[in-house]
Order: sequence, then C-alpha cells, then structure tokens
Amino acid sequence: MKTRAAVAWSAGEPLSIETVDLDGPRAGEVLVEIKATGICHTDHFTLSGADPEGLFPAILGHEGAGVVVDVGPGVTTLKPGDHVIPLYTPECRGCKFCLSRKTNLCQLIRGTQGKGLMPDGTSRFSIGGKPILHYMGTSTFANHIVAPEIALAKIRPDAPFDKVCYIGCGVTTGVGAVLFTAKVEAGANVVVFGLGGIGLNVIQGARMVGADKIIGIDLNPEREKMARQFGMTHFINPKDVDNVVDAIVQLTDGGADYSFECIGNVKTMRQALECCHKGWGQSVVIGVAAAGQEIATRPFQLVTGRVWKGSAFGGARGRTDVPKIVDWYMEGKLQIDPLITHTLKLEQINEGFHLMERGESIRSVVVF
Ligand code: NAD
Ligand code: AHE
Ligand code: ZN
Repeated sequence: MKTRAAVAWSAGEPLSIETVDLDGPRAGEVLVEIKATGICHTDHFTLSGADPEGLFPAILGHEGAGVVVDVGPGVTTLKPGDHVIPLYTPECRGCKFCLSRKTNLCQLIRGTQGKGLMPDGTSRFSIGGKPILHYMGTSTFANHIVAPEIALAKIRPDAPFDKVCYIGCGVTTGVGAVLFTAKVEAGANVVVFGLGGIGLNVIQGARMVGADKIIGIDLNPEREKMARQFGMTHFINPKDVDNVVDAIVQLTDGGADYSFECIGNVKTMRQALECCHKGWGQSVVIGVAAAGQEIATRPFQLVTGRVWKGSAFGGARGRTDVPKIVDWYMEGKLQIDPLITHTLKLEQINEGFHLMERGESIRSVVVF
C-alpha cells in the first residue's frame, strides 16, 4: 500500500513529506494506522546526527497511537480495530530480560530494531524500490506502519489518540522513572534537571507518590509556571545561583533523596548525582547524551553512598503498564492536555522541531 510519511533523508536536513510504499504485515507483524504522534527530543537528537545509532534514510517518530488495520499470520493478541500504542521497548515476556523481572529492556528484537529493520532483517518501507529504514521499531512519523505484535500495547478504545500518543514515550518515561525505576516514597525530596516534555512528567510522578520538596532546575524561566502547576515546589535557574549543587544541598538539608536528569547533558548528569544526599541519595539518568560523551564524578561520591542509575522508557513493561497509564489519564489521575502545547499537521512537522529548539513547546503533536 501507499502511505504518507515525513522522511529523514540525511542527518541535519529538514524532514520531507513523501508518499511511501509500505509492504503488508508478515508473520507476527501488525499493520497500524497511526492517528497521532508526539515529537520527542530523542527524534531531534537522532535527526541532528548526534545519535551513534542514527541511520538514514529513515522514518523517525516513536510517540504514537493508532488503530490496527490488519494482522499477519500467527498474531493472536490483536485484531483489526484495536487501538494501540507502538512500543520502542517491546515486551515479549519470554526472553531472558523479560523473564528476569529485573528490567523492562526486552531484547528479543533489539538487534534488528537498532539497525532500522524488522525482526526478519528487512524493511517494510520503500520509495521507488529503495528501502527506507524504520526507527526505534516504531516510525510514527508515518501514517501507516508495520510493527511486531510484541511492540504494540492494546489500549482502551475511548482514549483520545492526540493525547495518549504522549504515553508512547514522554509520560511513561517521566512518571515511570519515579514509580518503577526509583520507586520514590512519600515524603522524599526530589530534584528534576530539565523541565521539558520528560521532566514535567517526572514532576507529576513525584507529586503522585507524595514527595515532599520537588525542586525543578531549568535555564528557561518560562518553564517555572507549568512546572508549578504540575507539583514543583521550588525552582532554581542555574543562571541565578553561584553553584547549583550547593543551592540544592542547602534547600534539602544535605541533599536530594532522588534526582532525575532529563536534559541529556553530561555536566548536569554530574550535578544531579552530586546534589544527592550522602549515604542514600539516588540519581536517575534519563537524558540521552550525544555520541562520544562520557559522564564523570569523583568515585568518592559513590563510595559515600550515592547511587547512579539509568532509566529507559521509565522502566515500564510496555504491554503490561502502558494500558494502565492510559487508564490513569482517562480517570484523571494524571494530566496530559496542558503539556501538549501545539497540535500540527504532518506538513508542519518541521515547525514542531523548531518550536522545541526555541524552547517554545513542551510537546508538539502531529495529527494525521
Ligand atoms: P525538552 O527539550 O522538552 O526538555 C529539555 C529541557 O532541558 C528544556 O526545558 C531546556 O530548557 C532544559 N535545559 C537544557 N539545557 C539545560 C541546562 N544546561 N541546565 C538546565 N536546563 C537545561 O526534551 P525532552 O523531550 O524532555 O527530553 C529530555 C531528554 O530525555 C532528552 O535527552 C531525550 O533524548 C531524553 N529522553 C530519554 C528517554 C529515556 O527513555 N531514557 C525517553 C525520552 C526522552
Ligand atoms: N541510540 C542511542 C541511545 C538512545 C536511547 O538511550 N534511547 C532510549 C529511549 S529515548 C526515547 O526518547 C532507550 O530506550 N534506550 C534503551 C535502548 O535499548 O535503546 C545511543 O546512544 O546509541
Ligand atoms: Zn522519546
């Protein structure tokens, strides 16, 4: 079939709207009509050329929601008409990683996914016979995609696509990092570096679990108002203090119980660790740093009890947890609507990237 997609022909170039050929679903695969997709900073990162795994030409996008159109042989858990959220972190429930119960990082198809290919080693997208690569197994900047059954979470049919698409990455990443990765307890002091599409969801996760102080750090003063609406109790702009770590340690009587880095900057990752409380403070790296970047700290920071960990997709098991997070949204337990600051047509997708670069959007959502 033919579909429309925003194609990334090469790094650093604007996306180009094209008519793309899409092959039908093979064994274990599902054809999905994407109804809406968010634009995450990770799409920007890959398009910029900073992603060591970035391959071109490709169809980016990993924060979508849509409807099943057709299923390939052997698919048992989905049928045409089902509403789904594509998962860049699938959940096969049978690999060593899934069975460990220690991680959400299902590895069954990670090898081919990272090469921009379906599990059988081929692409379903092409233009004029030339293959176009998939991205993160999702490619939600296309109106139709083919995805593995294990990479689709079935969600309730009354959830609005243009809002719950954000659960495909940002909401789950932020809220999940608090609930599933750090397991923040009521009364804890939490520090969030970066108050964008991810950090604001860390803030709402911290509020959900009953955190005490929720301290937000951002260079953009415009972020303070929205962050306070989501539960932030204190704001620090690094431009206004001599030393951001000292300011946090002072505010928290010795340091944060938990900190979350939601920027992707190795300097703020160090600050996020070093602002943690001696003996027990935990820092969770969420931000994705560019190729060649490395983190550093004095080992003494770890010797004296601070813990450095990371979180991908909020530690959520996609097929199990994503439908629950959609329910939380529909029941009013978490907010999404105010964070979707811009709704665009596919033809305007490059404007979505510019809004992010200028710090004017929290989330832009493209509606097909
Ligand atoms: P965003 O652009 O919406 O937000 C980033 C925020 O950081 C902005 O508010 C910006 O003003 C602020 N900022 C930038 N530099 C700063 C600095 N030096 N000090 C303080 N604040 C600064 O981005 P996003 O969509 O929220 O994504 C954040 C990061 O999380 C990105 O690196 C993205 O790739 C990553 N990410 C990771 C996962 C995961 O599973 N680990 C999932 C989604 C996104
Ligand atoms: N390709 C990059 C790594 C990018 C990365 O860490 N991605 C996160 C999701 S970001 C979503 O916005 C992730 O899930 N990582 C786990 C994984 O298996 O990719 C690089 O540095 O190579
Ligand atoms: Zn993302």
